[in-house]
Amino acid sequence: MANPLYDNLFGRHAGQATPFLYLSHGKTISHETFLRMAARYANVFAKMGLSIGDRVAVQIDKSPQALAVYAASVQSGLVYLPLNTAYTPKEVSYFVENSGASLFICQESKGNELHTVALNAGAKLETLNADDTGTFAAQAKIMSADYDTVDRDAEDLVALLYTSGTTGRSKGTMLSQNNLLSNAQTLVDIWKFSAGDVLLHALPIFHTHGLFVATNVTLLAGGSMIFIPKFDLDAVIDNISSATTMMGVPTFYTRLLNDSRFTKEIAQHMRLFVSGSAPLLAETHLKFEARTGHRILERYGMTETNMNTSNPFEGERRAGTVGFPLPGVEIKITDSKTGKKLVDGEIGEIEVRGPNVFKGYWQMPEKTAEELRIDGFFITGDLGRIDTDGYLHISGRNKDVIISGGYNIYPKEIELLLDAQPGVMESAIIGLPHKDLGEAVVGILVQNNDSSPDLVQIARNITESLAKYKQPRKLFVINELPRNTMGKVQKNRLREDYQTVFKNIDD
Ligand code: MLC
Ligand code: AMP
Repeated sequence: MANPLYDNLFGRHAGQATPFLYLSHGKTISHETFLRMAARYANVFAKMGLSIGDRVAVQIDKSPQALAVYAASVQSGLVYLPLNTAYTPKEVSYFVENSGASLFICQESKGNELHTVALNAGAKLETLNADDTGTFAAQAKIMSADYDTVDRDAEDLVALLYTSGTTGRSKGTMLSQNNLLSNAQTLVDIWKFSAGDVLLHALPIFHTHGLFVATNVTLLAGGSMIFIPKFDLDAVIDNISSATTMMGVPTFYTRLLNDSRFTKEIAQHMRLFVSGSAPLLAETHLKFEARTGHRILERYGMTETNMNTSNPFEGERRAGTVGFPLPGVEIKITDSKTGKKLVDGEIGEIEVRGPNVFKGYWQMPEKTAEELRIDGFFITGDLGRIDTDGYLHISGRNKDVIISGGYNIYPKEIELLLDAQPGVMESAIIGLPHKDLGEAVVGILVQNNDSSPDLVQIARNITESLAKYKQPRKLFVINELPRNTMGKVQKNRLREDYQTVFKNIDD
């Protein structure tokens, strides 16, 4: 028996002093040091009595420690559940409770406010900081750096990543060993990753993009990462000439283009820039090429499916498209109402099938059945068409979601909160074009007959319940929401009416 994901990503580097993470101030963590840290963490899990399949929820800053918790979970057969560090305790409590996590690891600075969250969910709370302090780190220090990797099957669960739903309730996406491993193997192959690659890593590591695409691919190829705590323009520009590859959301590339220090010379050593998680404007693609000589490689993925399509490494990287299905992945375009396959060129629902497609939503069999067909095709909620050369174009979404700076924001969750505010009869949340973030959140409110809403107070009231990135940047009050004959709010009309609200990059 074996543990395919652990063996391929981590175990293969055992005893190797090769560099894995380049940190600030010239500090480097080798593969060996990293694996020893992970094994100590795995021994802490064992000492706590965690057993195969238990969930470990983690809300800590981006750090080698955070990655080592991921590695230790895989090595111990636990299910890793990373959480956005921007989530408020209210948001976090849902994930910890819904997943039935046995252990919740947070930053020491948030220990007090998250104590009740863990208590209510029946999870044990430990703390772990980026400087390797905290209650979890303290226990790890006295543990052995040897650990017998737990045997696992390719179909066993390794991660639970929550994605919000159109009804406002988040769903836990169950990802198996093979979902992650097969996708990483494909990407290493088609993007030609090797041990010589140095990936400039500025993404968060609580989402598919930064955790699985960037990190798994680098680990599998035996490469290294310049590991920056977050996308900081100065740090990216300082480090880019030492890297060979970078992965980012479109905002990374527009921010780089807006900085005159980002020149052809400093990007000369790079062999690949990858973009995803949100649409990359054709204009950005072209400007980037004009500035650097590099054509950004755009790919398309989702939490539920990892990566689905990619523009070619060799061959034409076509601006405004997300390329071709990955080897082993099938894409079909269907009629949203009938589910019937459409002919190439027609716009319809994008459906995906392959080893990358998740196992279902955690304890939500009805939701799973709605989106994952019995024949294995997953209904993505994205709309697209396949052109005559086989490139997939994403032309819109069949789901009410806003993508801001690569983060998905579900209007329903915010509308439910706004509707409950004093003076508000109903509300509509829309995403409007934003030069930096792609889309930014705006709330349209209809006031109650007898009282008017206090917008400042409302903005204050929702801060406790919503991560900053989900909070509307602007609120407007109107007399009534436009509706169609079926009574459905016409958000497209609202988007038209307010389309120029964000004029500047820093609005
Ligand atoms: C931060 N803020 C955001 C935001 N990120 N608001 C809206 N949308 C966002 N994405 C808030 C901050 O709280 C701050 O509030 C203010 O906006 C400005 O902050 P900033 O310093 O300019 O933002 P920054 O920290 O630089 O973050 C922007 C960003 C970041 C784009 C670098 O959001 C980011 O790293 N995004 C990547 C998301 C990602 O990895 N997605 C992958 C999902 S996986 P204030 O008021 O406090 O100043 C997936 C599948 C796939 O989609 O295909 O990959
Ligand atoms: P998430 O739920 O965070 O995994 O986000 C997945 C969604 O991001 C997809 O369903 C798409 O709507 C969007 N997405 C990912 N990559 C791209 C891309 N290259 N172009 C357009 N949209 C994308």
